[in-house]
Amino acid sequence: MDGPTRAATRLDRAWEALAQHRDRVSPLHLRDLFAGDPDRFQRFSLSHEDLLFDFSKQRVTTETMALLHELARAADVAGWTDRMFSGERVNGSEGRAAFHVALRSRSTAPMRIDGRDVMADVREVLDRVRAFADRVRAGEYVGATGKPIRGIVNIGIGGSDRGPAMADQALAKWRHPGLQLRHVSNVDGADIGRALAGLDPETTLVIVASKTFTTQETMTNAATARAWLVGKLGEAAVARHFVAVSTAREAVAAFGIRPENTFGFWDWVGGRYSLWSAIGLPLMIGIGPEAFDRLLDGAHAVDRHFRDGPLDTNIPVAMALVGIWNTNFLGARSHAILPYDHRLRRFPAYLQQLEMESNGKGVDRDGRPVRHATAPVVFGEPGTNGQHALMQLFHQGPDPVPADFIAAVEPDHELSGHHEILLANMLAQTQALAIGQDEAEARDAMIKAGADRATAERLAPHRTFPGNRPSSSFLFKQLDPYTLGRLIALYEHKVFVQGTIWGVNSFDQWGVELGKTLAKKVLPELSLDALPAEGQDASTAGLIAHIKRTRVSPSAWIGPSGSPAP
Ligand code: G6Q
Repeated sequence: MDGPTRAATRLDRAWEALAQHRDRVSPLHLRDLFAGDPDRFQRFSLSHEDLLFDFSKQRVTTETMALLHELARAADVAGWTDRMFSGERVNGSEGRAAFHVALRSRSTAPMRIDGRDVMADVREVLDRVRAFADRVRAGEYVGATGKPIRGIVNIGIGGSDRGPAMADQALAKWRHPGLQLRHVSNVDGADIGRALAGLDPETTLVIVASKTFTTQETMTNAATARAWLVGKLGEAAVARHFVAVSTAREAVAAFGIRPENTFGFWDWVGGRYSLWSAIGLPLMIGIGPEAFDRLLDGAHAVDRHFRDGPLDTNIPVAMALVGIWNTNFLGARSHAILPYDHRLRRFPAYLQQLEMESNGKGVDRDGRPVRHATAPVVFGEPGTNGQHALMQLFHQGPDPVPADFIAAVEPDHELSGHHEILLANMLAQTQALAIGQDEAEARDAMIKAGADRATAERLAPHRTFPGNRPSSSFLFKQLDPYTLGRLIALYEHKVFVQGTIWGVNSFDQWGVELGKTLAKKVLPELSLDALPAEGQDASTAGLIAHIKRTRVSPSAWIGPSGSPAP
């Protein structure tokens, strides 16, 4: 038997063993698992310094974890991890490395791609970004009329926006008090309109963050911001008020941005893994180079934990495996991210891209259809807001929604009473999901509270909580740049491990391309002068025609046939 066949067979056997195991253990209820094992919390929780990952409320046993570890070994997670950390072109469909770990490497060891150490380039750009951020923060970088910069508008989308926007909110406490930071991503004019409103072009710096410098939304917003600035300060001001973060130097120069205001990165930095690169510029201006360094430190600490730690104490591996268990064996098709921390309110959206763009794939690395479900739908809300909206379904809907709860033990504000309530709610939610409340308990509770027996009987089914719903909890001392770096890196590696087990390329995103191409065809067809759309399906042609008709009769309601409504 050759190597690949042997590996495939071992992988098949590992999947099969887990499927058989699932049939044996799925009747087990978390309530009984906790009752039968006083050490369950110790057995199924891991830590990295002050960060605790508790997965004891996942529906796993010791045997489940052993079988999942065998699955990870059979999928050669360790080998793929080595390949990623060695700068191999693990992004096969684009022929690129995925070397974001080099961006936050704090070690003196070389990080090579094709035998060439990239660390000198990484440090050179990081030093330039640092120096630039320092000058802006100190008021030394001045605009065309000599005034210091006070407003920063970051224009980017997807990976060139989500990281800085999320981290800027999360680390607002570190933000320079004299600077306003705004993030624009949507091509909807309302977004750039909001971002520029109230800013003075004389004191505004616009960062155009685009790896390719061709992205329609970003370039449209950048052109609008440019016109806004030129309208007041003239063409010559562009060079002082615009900076770019991009790999496309020529396109940047053509826009009028100077080489000294251009910060590069490399094709081996994927958009959604780019916060650590010059894409972090707006964040670094906001929180300062020292805090940004701590973010990198945190990510690097997790890189070491992930790369060097044994499989069974490895947090990203455990996160990935319980996710695989839920998705592929317990039938969950979604995954909720619930930060009990208002500062992390954009974290679910950040992870949505990280997980769904990385692993929402239908073919494996070799282009063959995948044989298992891949990334679940990721969504979330900060606690406690989510409790008053989504969590009804989590507790009583027929399908399980595994959830990650995330919280800092200590708040960064003085309102400690609020924080106790916040934490109590988080723990209570995880408990209600896992343990639930059976019908007899629901009935007894109502009778104890004064209800008559008939009412209690009638309402008991509505007030029953099946429980046995999986969740994990993350607790850390404080949310600071170091811990945010750790959290992001934990999820990055989780996604990588899952992608490896599913056999997909976690670093491409071909699924975003078709819509972009079709939008280019639709755009001219929306013009009133355009002939009726040809070659469009009936729905799209109908929608185009409807938009055009509505435009010529803005105040009248138009019937679907095109005639005015009676
Ligand atoms: C992320 C994706 C994608 C990308 C945006 C922006 O991994 O590649 O979200 O970041 O499409 O692309 P540009 O930076 O090239 O504008």
